[in-house]
Amino acid sequence: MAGKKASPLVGIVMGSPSDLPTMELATGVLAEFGVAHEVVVASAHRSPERAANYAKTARRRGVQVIIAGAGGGAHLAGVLASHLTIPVIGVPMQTDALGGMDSLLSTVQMPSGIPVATVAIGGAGAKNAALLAIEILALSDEGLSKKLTAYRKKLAKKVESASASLSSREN
Ligand code: RP5
Repeated sequence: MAGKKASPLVGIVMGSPSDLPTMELATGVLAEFGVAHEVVVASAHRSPERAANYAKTARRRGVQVIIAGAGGGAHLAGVLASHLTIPVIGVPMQTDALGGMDSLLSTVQMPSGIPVATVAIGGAGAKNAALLAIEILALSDEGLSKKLTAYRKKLAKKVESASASLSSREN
């Protein structure tokens, strides 16, 4: 018999399937840390009711942090945040038209009272959104906190080995 699926702690929402290649960088990090998550497409403009309904029901499903990726006139993170009081992290998509500045500004410039934690444009932002979500969850999860410490150590080690291999080339 298949085991019961863990309820999602992180909800990943994107405005379009075209955002998936970027948002998969976030799901990859969550999977690496063993954090249960769900992935949904809901557009603030093309399917506003679906987006609102997702936000209104997320907490009931156990979701504690939402990561919302959208591009262009990127209002998804803000719209979700307006229906919720759990942390919402916005990932501005890189765009052909304006390089993602459009997504960044429309995600980050929230009116006071409804916060969206906005990360960098594109892939780096998607990865950091997942890490930020994990940091939030780790405040009450010692195991996750240890994994974050190990992850940081691994990053620092990579820098050290890169530096060591450069200096061995110089000698
Ligand atoms: C936004 O419009 C989506 O988040 C996407 O980044 C952008 C373009 O969507 P498509 O036209 O590729 O579906 O709502």
